[in-house]
Amino acid sequence: MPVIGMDRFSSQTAPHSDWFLAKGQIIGCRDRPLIMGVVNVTTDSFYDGGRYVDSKQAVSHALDLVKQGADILDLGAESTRPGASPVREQEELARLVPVVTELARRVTVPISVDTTKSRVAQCALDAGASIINDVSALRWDPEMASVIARSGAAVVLMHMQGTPQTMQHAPQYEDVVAEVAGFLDERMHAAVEAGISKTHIVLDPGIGFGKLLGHNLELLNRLSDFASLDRPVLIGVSRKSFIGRLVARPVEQREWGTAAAVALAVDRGARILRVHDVAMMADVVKVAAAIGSRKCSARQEHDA
Ligand code: HH2
Repeated sequence: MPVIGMDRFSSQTAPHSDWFLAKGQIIGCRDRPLIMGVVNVTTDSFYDGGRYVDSKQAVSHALDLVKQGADILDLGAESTRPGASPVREQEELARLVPVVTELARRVTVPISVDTTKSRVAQCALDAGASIINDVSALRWDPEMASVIARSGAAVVLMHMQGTPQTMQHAPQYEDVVAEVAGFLDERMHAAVEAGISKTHIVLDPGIGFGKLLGHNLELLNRLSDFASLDRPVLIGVSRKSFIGRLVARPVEQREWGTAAAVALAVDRGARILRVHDVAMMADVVKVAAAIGSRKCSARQEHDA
């Protein structure tokens, strides 16, 4: 079975949060957390909307991200920023399928597609994608789970309170970490019921999706609590507005704030980092992961 991201891999012994399967490929995230490079084939994404809406530009940007060190590409054709307008299925397909088809010929890294529509997922999987990143966690399209189950693709299940149209109106939680973890556990069970094996599931607390600043900070601070779910955790903090709130900077100037959030997310157990600035964040992840693993081996030396 093809393996990426791990040198000496044994799925028999590795903890279940260290790897997942996507169309028969083992994707390991133990030795170093993985970088998922974002390619928005959209007109209105909050950071890069309009830059890569042409399929040639999108392909060339994706190839560039792979050169910069992306371990996974995540292609999206519908913005999920607060208040974004929905994109019709035909338009989403027209934007995504040519890009997925071309990239599947030209890259060896897994291709993920950020969509909530089962027909878009099916066509993207047929064109060569192997991961579906569903920000609705299989709730908005009743066919989504069976499309993914049949294909053997991996799925990212993300938490969101509300919808992109309503999510930032008045998000409320008693205990944000417990509620988000409970939601992800419930969605994971629903996915398994629908025929998706647990080994194909990645979980994401959904930073910025129906959360106030304090909720995002609490989730990141207590990210290690999600280890009990026993699946790899994906985190998307890249240039998001909570960083803008903290550093009082526009979206173009949030890379340093992003770097801090990525480093701490790695330290608290994130295994996949979804980012726009691949070269920069690949360095951040390498250094944070090396310090983290040193911490473990120092502890082992002490215990021995
Ligand atoms: N964030 C965005 C989009 N998709 N998927 C997952 N799993 N996790 C995230 O945090 C996440 C996501 C928002 O970022 P971006 O794609 O750059 O913006 P937009 O939705 O405006 O296109």
